[in-house]
Amino acid sequence: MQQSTTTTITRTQELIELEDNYGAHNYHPLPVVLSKGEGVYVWDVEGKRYYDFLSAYSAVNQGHCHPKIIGALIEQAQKLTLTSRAFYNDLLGEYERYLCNYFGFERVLPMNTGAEGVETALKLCRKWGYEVKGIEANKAEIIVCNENFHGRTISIVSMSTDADAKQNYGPFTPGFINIPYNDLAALEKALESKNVAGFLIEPMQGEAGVIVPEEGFLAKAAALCKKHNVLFIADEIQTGIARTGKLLACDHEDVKPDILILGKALAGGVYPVSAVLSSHEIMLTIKPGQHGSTYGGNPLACKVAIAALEVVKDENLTENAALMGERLRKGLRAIQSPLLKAVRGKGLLNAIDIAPHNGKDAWDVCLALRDNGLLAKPTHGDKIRFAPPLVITAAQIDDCIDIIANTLKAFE
Ligand code: IF1
Repeated sequence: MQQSTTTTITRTQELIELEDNYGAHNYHPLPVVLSKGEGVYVWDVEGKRYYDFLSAYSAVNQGHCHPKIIGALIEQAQKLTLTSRAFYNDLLGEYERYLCNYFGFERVLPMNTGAEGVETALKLCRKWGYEVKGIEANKAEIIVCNENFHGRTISIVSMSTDADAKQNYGPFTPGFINIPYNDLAALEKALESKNVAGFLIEPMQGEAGVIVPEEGFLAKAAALCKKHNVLFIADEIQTGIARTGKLLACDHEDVKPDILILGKALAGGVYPVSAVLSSHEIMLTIKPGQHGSTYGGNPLACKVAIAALEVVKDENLTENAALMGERLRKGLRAIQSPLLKAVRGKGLLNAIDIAPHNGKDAWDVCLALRDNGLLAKPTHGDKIRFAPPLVITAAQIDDCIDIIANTLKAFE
């Protein structure tokens, strides 16, 4: 690259340009280039430190580069990483037992990404629908919610109501019934079809802007599913593993899903690990050769995931998420600003709504937060998600509330 002597191009600009020139343009990142992380902090290439209030969309619940998880990664990487499922490995069984006991399920099917976990759950649900419930061939239906986010595959975007997520990706996979989120009457009506095999739901909607359902909704929805012999499938890829102040978001209402999907924080942001958990009856409908993945259940993933789950218990991250979440929302609600329209969330999965002010919107607020040392990303235009790693301390939360308050104040 030619560089004139009068203009200095920063390392940040250089790296952003590189992605711009060689990468697909499927993202619009906040202009900050990160090169290091530790706990609740990340550092950019210029050496500036930030609080990470996104946690890689709740994958880094245990904090960046947690020494115990990284230690497990390094140790196992030097021993054995991948064998495929053509052979047994010495960690998969141990990991499966650990996961089943940890979450209270009978069986697990290991995958890698969240989208793969969701695809697996859809397949499992349909198979159960035909082979156990007795739905007529190719007639199975799965109820899903408007404004859902479950990933990016063709079948998953087929359930989406987000125009951007689906435009020109058709033809779409049939067999989904969309109902409004948090609407028991609509669910009850949709359950009348005898071809319904499952109801797939995020216990709190993430991408939609951290939408918390009405208290009692999940429990009533699960009871309705049971009544109609329909599987209640919880996508806890974002809400799961301590994020909302309970181990699972379904625990807020003592709901035990028939199928549970986990991802993201299952490996603390260190490695892509997802899992589908269920009962003997449901899981064993899938027979050898009927589903799988080259990397699913590999020894490196197993070792890292066990370490990541141990950290959640050892460091009481569930309790900390509940306490720090309360503290954060209380602090945010005390801020007097014409830009701050609403504060909501559970545990450390929170969002604020921004009212545009003097032509400035949520994007501008995020740029200013960045300048003040806190990274967050707008979603759906006027919403900003606040989801720091769960290892955050009270002093750090208070510091972040000050940053947010001062940033909003500067817009008045
Ligand atoms: C992107 C949002 C979060 C998820 C739930 C499945 C998946 C996700 C509930 C798929 C993934 C991510 C993916 C990320 C943006 C993001 C996101 F803004 F879109 F909503 F987290 F808040 N179920 N969520 O939230 O998991 O295949 O990605 O591992 O850029 O697409 P994946």
